[in-house]
Amino acid sequence: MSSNPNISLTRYLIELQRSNQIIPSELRLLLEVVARACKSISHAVNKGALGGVLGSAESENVQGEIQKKLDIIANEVLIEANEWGGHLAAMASEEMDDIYPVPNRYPQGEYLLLFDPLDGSSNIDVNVSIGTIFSVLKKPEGGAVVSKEDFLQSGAQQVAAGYCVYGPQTTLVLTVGQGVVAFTLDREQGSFVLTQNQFKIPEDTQEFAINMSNMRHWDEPVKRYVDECLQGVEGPRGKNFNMRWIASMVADVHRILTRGGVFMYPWDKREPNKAGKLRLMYEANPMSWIIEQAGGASTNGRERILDLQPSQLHERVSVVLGSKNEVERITAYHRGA
Ligand code: P6P
Repeated sequence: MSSNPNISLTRYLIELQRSNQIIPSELRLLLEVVARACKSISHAVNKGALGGVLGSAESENVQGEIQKKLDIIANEVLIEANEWGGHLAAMASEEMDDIYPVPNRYPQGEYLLLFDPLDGSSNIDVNVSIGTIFSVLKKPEGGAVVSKEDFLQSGAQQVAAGYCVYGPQTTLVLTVGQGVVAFTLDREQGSFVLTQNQFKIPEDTQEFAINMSNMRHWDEPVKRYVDECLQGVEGPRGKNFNMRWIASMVADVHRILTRGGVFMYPWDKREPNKAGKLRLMYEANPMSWIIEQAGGASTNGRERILDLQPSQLHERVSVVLGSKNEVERITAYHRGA
């Protein structure tokens, strides 16, 4: 872990822009605004009961899930931070049914921002890590008025993706297609400082993450994979496995990015008409790009997630991501190998 207190997020993005024109200034500004919003969300999360932000908001989101007060606070922070800057055409959020076009009183930009403002919110009230996940797309050319269809692009079209995990540290993880970098919030300076400038996920692992309580509902390929892991060194894998499940995708993915592992939230028989629990556009796509940029892999059990063509803004997807060789094995089992 390389920490360089002299490299702030701002300096990193300016030097990246200067070095290879990878990120236009509008995208750099967008990423800085998102980072500032994450700083505000982190502040609210850290206050917890002292800020009166815990507990339910007594409302439901588009997914039919009960919203926590912090879900709504985080969503409002991201909307208010990003709507006036002139770099966005519209936003989409797990917490909002329809897209949020930038109000006419502000200049329109060329980017689309999608986010899960506070992922893992079932963990908020029990003080377990949660996070913000975001994805940036370019608004398609033409078309005077931005529409929901403009968002329906495959994950391979993302121009930036990241998450901020609100845990023992507040850490912003980012990719713009040049590998993956991490910045830790220095609360004394009030700025994100570069603390990891390259991640490489080990291709093999002995650690898997899945909600085991759903075992009886899994499809056979998932049952086979997990059963082989549980057989340990005496079984076909010839090694013992450990299991983790934080029930906060941001935290599970950050662990895998840091030390390897495989994360699964597969389709199961509880709701057979749903492809999975996690959302494609603002959870699976950004996390999949980050994992691939760090040398890992991410499929829906059969196909590369970043290649999937979305048909709905809030569509769900089955997710298998992490150490490359494990993802390939699980995918091969699904394909009937
Ligand atoms: P379960 C959080 O609600 C979330 O969307 C992901 O962050 C997490 O991986 C998953 O759901 C946990 O789901 O069914 O284990 O509570």
